[in-house]
Amino acid sequence: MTTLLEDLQYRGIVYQMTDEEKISEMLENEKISLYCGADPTADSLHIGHLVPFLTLRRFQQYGHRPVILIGGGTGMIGDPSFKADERKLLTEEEVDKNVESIKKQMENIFDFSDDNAALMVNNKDWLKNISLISFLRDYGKHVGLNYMLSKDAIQSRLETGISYTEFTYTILQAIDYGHLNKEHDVRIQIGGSDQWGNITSGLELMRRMYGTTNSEGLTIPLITKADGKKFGKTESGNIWLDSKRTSPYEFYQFWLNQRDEDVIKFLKLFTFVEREEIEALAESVEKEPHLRQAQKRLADEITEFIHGSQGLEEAKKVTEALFSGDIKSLDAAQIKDALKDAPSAEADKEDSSLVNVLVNAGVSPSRRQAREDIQNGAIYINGERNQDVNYEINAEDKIDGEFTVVRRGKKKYTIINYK
Ligand code: 545
Repeated sequence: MTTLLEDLQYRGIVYQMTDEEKISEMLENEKISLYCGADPTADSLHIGHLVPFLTLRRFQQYGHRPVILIGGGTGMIGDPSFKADERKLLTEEEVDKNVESIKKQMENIFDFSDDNAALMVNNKDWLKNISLISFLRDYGKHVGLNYMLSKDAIQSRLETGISYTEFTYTILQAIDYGHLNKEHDVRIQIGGSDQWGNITSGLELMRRMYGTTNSEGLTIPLITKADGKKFGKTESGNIWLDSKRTSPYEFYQFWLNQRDEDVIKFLKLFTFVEREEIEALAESVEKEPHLRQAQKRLADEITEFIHGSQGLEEAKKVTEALFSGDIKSLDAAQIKDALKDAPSAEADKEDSSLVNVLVNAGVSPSRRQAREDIQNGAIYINGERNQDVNYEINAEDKIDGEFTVVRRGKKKYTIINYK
């Protein structure tokens, strides 16, 4: 049997460990509690935040207990780790609102009913009760200034500037680890590699304050892509977990479009597909890349995990309709979603002749060509071929009275809008 740590290492999930031997021993001989935190800086996670939380789930599958910390307190301050600029403070209302949204997303990711049920906590619950005097006497006294100044995560900020507020952040996260260790016997904190400084600050504080030596830290590497571009972004921005921000279709497409060079790495990091199958998919990428089996498996797995089987079905339905051209089977919202990146044009109110619409929208370069396109059967209105050169677009062609989808050839979609 593969051990958890072996599985994590196979998947490329482990970047740094405070003590590999101790961690390995702990994970094999005990059922432990471990935690990872998220500050409510936005009302949704995006895929750049996901791997540490998926990793917590992997621990849970091996019988350990995940503790998810929502930073309702630390979110009021702002983590400066590897951030180029001082953060804008959010209001308490904004933070509280974000806490609720992030909580809901975490509830979908974790199992809260098992024997080793996940636990969700909010650090505002204990941080808000620490008085200024207690903070300075009970905690601050154990933290050396040189130690804090030596952290990589804030080094660059010492040049560009950092407020006392953000400088203090790491002590709050350190207090959290100590609190969770005492209250819930949490023994490992995990996070992205940007969190190494905060995680080790916690261990240092616990050692000095309570003499704790049974706790460790583990970080996960930054996700990189073969082409050197930033992972997790498209032209339209971040890929969010919130379906109102990134539709299941767009989410699905993002994964489906990953390159052969990256897809196996992402299967390892983002899915629970087992090693044997991943190896088979790697072979498929080598031998029959045109089948895109690995990309399909990746997109299926993670879309279903985040958006459920209904979300996956929806994403596949839209993908299929767009591929076959049968957009009649979609509703207006699905069409808009599917053709978000397609070119669009405003309709000319005075002139609804199909030939002119094609020219005005830039679908065909000239009236002559437009006529030819229509006659050749290359033009489709809302998915249906139209070969009538005298055709006038009418009310029935306006989906929800708002737009018409024109297609030329197999794939070239244009949206005609009516305002
Ligand atoms: C606060 C108190 C703790 C422990 C941890 C924290 C949060 C931590 C932090 N983490 C990042 C984060 O991003 C915003 C997410 C939601 C909108 O800032 N100080 O909160 C990211 N984290 C996941 C990974 C990370 C990290 O949530 O650790 O590395 C991204 O992969 O940047 O007691």
